[in-house]
Amino acid sequence: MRVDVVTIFPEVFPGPLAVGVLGRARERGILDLRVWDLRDFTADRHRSVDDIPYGGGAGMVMKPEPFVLAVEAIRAADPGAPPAVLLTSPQGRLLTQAQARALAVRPHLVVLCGRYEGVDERVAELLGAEEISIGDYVLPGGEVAAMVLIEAVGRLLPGAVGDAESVARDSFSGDLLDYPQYTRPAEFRGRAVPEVLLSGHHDAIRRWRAREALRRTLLRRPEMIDEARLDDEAREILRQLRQGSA
Ligand code: 9D3
Repeated sequence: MRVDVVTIFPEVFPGPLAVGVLGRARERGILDLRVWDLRDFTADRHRSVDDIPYGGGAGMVMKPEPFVLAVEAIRAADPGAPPAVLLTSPQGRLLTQAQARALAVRPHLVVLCGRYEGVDERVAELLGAEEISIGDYVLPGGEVAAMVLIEAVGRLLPGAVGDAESVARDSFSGDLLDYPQYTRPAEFRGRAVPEVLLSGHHDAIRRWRAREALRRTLLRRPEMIDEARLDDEAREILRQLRQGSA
């Protein structure tokens, strides 16, 4: 997959995309990341990327011309199929695992990073860009959102994650929160690992993990329970948890 990022802060890339799974994917040529400085697509003496909002109001708005020229240059350099153009924005569709999976099958993404109060509306219109948000909180700009998106999508590329099992597990993830994990030592600062995990009783361990995953999902993310695909055993555990009997 090729990913082009357009930003006024090119120096913050690759940042976390240089290490771990994403760093290896780039070394192996699975992910070809290219970063463009938006100011290189300005024509005025001050290399302006923002201007005051029509209609008035606080703050500055990003000008349309540099983004459109940047995407035209990126498209011209790639004779393949037209890229999916994404624009980071608090007004965007929420990035989810399903959205990451859909993007992971595209051969070429262009990610435009917004800053200031936002980007002139005509950029999304003219480029057919899809606006993407990473959550309902205020960030100062879209660069970290772009990195989050690239990390979520990049680890799904074939060959990016060495261990095939963790990729297979992905297709089951998202329904419930994970159960608690422990490693050695068996006791640390007076806190013991739950006895059942040391017992070697694989079916008891499986049931304990199912119960704990349901318990914390019910407590922390109750809205996820309504959407979760649960088997008969999970529904029975849930009934017990709701009765307060476990
Ligand atoms: C919706 C908030 N706006 C109300 C006037 C102001 C505003 C806040 C933050 C305008 C722009 C920004 C910059 N944020 C991003 O560019 C951004 C973002 C975010 O703030 N939260 C979650 N995801 C994203 S993706 C890009």
